[in-house]
Amino acid sequence: MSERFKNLVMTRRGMLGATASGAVLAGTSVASTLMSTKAAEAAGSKVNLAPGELDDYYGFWSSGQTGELRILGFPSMRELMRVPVFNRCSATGWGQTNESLKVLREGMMPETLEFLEKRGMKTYDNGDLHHPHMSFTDGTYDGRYLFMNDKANTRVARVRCDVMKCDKIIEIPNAGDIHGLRPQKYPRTGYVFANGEHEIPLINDGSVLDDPSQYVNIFTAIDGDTMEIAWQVIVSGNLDNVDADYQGKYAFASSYNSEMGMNLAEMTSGEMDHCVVFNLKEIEAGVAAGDYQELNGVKVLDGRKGKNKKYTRYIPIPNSPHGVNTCPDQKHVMINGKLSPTVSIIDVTKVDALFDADADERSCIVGEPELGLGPLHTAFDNKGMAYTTLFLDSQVVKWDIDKAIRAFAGEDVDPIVHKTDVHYQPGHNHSSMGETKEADGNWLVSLNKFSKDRFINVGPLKPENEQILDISDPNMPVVHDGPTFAEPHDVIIVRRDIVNPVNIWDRNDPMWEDARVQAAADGVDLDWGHDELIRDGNKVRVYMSSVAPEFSMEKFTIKQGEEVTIYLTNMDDVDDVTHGFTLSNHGICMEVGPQMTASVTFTADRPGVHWFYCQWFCHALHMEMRGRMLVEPA
Ligand code: RUQ
Ligand code: CUA
Repeated sequence: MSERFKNLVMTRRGMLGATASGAVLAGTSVASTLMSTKAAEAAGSKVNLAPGELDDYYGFWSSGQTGELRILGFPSMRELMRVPVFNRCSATGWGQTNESLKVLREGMMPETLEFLEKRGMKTYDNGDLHHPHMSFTDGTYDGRYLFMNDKANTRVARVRCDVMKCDKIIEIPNAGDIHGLRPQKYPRTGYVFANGEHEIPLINDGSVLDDPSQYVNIFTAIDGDTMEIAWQVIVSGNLDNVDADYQGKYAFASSYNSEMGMNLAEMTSGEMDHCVVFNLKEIEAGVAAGDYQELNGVKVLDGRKGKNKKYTRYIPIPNSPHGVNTCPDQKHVMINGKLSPTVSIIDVTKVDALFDADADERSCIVGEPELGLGPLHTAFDNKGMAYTTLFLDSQVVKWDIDKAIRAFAGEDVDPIVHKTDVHYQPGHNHSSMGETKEADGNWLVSLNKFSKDRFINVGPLKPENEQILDISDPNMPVVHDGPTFAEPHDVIIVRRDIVNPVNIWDRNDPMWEDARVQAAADGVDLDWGHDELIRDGNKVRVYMSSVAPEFSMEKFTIKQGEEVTIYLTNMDDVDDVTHGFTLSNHGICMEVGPQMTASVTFTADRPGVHWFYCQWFCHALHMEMRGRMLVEPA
């Protein structure tokens, strides 16, 4: 690095440090502020990886209304991959290939498919992906799957971590719009818990409309291995976020509208809302005993307030709680107050007693520190500290869990350790490995809803700002600004040794099972180079293989009006040699990774010459990787 450039870098870092320290000045001494500037520079260099250096963590980012999952290297925040899930993808053909349409359609309810087909759609085009979470074994991530919700269209999806592709999407019947989602931590996942956020009539067929007294909310447990729904529980009040314990006994869900109000005034009228505790063993026993009704093929139990005190209990929590976060100490669950400046600490060892006949439901609350305005979500380190986002204050507050519990018991101690300004209005935050028992206390990321003036202006629609705080430093300085597009809500930060994706597809992968079966029926061996065109009535199946930089067919001929399926197999088994198939002026495109088969079906209704080409730069002769589809007029 030249001296001049080095100076420039130092100046820039110095300025950033000075800005951060100005913000901290109000709360701490000048001495610690100066330390913080130095520390910020040191930490800043930890997040600024040199070319060729690899990150220590995977960040799995949601993308909100964009509908995809994103993979970022962490802490560098370099975006590594976008995994289409609920959205359509122009690059990979997700939502268009037969393989992706199978994933998008096979878990939908028949009436939803019928509804979509009437609108000329094969699948929803949008999704609202808030919460990506990895499968657990024994209280920590196991690298098998990622699970995520779609708030927009009431779905839950799974992404395989070996190939980083979505392999299952299911619609959740009976529930209204899935929001909170977390996997069971112990003994393994196991269940994936999914919260219905918006209350609707139990049978939502139009027979009940504007009569909210008949609306319910639904809590769903999905079997993470099969992606089938294990059971559902009807609850009182709506459901917001959820987390599980480390004992495999309970799940905890917050409710911001225990009033079941239909407008803002009604929804926020009560002083107290609640956290619903789900007793997994009792619910399983209820299912075994047949204590359920079957609705849309799902076993639905009644856990409404006062109905059955074995399945659920309702812990009163101050006004409109939001985030639910289980602490790596494996003992405490934090319910974040949102409209209340508090976080309520539940001691899970006191939860068994709640299910005794006349227990006081607040008896499991062992702390309720007042932290600041708008606490939304809490993350953890490995030293007994909690980090809560304060939406209204635009701060992250670090607090001592033990001191908060002692203060609640009457001792004169202040649990608040430090506050750092973030820019601006944080929602979720997440610490490295912080939702597992292996929290490491290295990093915190704060997902800020507004970036305002932090970046050069791109017009009225601005990026969010996801800042990294170095929590190994007592002053937890902000060391990185990370702009992102709409609208990551949540993220998990996973140690890189846990995630081990493959480089090349297995030829036997279940993803293209249908293509394998059809090819076998047509006498085509997909595992060797092939070029076959099979006519079957009005249907034509074109089997092509590719080795860089050639397709096995330079042309094929179709009659106008025939239904064509292109099966393309990438025979290259070289790392990073992905091909593609784009058919011009047909709106058709698909990705074909090394050793992968993909297919797409369309009606050839445009007579003439149409070029197809490989859209993934694969070879010096990539431009030459093309061919013609000749369509004879009818
Ligand atoms: S919730 S910003 Cu969608 Cu995760 Cu709290
Ligand atoms: Cu194959 Cu470009």
